Amino acid sequence: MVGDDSDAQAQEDLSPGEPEEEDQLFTSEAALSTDEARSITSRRGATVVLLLGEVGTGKTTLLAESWELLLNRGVIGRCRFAGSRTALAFEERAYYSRIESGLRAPVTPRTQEQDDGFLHLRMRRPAGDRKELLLADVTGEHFERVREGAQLRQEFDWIDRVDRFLVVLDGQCVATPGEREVAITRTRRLLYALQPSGVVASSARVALGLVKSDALSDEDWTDYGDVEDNLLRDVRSVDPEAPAFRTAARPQDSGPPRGLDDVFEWLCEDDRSSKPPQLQGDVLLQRAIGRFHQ
Ligand SMILES: Nc1nc2c(ncn2[C@@H]2O[C@H](COP(=O)(O)OP(=O)(O)OP(=O)(O)O)[C@@H](O)[C@H]2O)c(=O)[nH]1
Ligand SMILES: [Mg+2]
Repeated sequence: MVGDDSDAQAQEDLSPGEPEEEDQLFTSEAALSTDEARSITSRRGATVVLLLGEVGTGKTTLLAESWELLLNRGVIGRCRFAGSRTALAFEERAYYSRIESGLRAPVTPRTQEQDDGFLHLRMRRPAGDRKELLLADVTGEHFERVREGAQLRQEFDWIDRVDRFLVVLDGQCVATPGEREVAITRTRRLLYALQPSGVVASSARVALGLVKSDALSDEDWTDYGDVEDNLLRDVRSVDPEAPAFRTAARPQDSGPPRGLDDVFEWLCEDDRSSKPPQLQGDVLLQRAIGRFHQ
């Protein structure tokens, strides 16, 4: 959870379990810039989410299909939809996958760097309290540069504020001979990029996500168990409680999205409980104050 210390009162006002007045949040804004996202987090605190995966791995589709599910069902897993400040930005991303778009196959427009931004969801947890999610939708080009040696901090000056890191592995590649090892290596490189101390806050959570899991054959699934175990070892060196997800946000058989319930449960969970400090006192203090101030 991130937010200004000055907003501690606003946080306390959101006591879990108490029914809250529902805000009208459909403001049809475009994706939020970092400054706009910061203003949401400073008012209420919000959980900042980053999906890490190279170009075409399916990051935006996962967000767009979650939006569709929330509009159609009002719920994903046990988390209820309670509004969004970025309805238009979600709509733009979901539009191309709708039948009305007149396209033969659903497509997600490639995210361009100038379109990088945050998508906002207000969720209501089973206990009745709210969870504000700020989901970064960024082009996979950032992660190509990270593979080539750039630091995550160079690509995202807000990386310290991320509360959920979902590192994705492209199932379509896992199922394609000749692409599988490359995809696994790329995912591993992203995990290594998370390892330098300070990128992942001690309260943040990390997870591994196999996406496009509909592409895997029975034989691929048999092999995938070991792949997942090995990658999870790396993920858990950063977050010992890290889970592994398997999703198909847009299965090729046009069936409903699969695996998003677990992802949303994880996104809406509390942060990791504070652990014994891994950094020395003044560095920790600076970060506690510096989160979302810059
Ligand atoms: N089979 C299958 N294809 C998928 C799934 N999710 C996404 N895709 C396809 O994967 C392609 C790339 O998806 P995007 O969501 O644009 O990928 P991205 O990671 O946002 O890519 P950049 O924005 O360019 O970094 C699209 O053509 C999608 O239709 C899935 O669950 N199953
Ligand atoms: Mg994208």
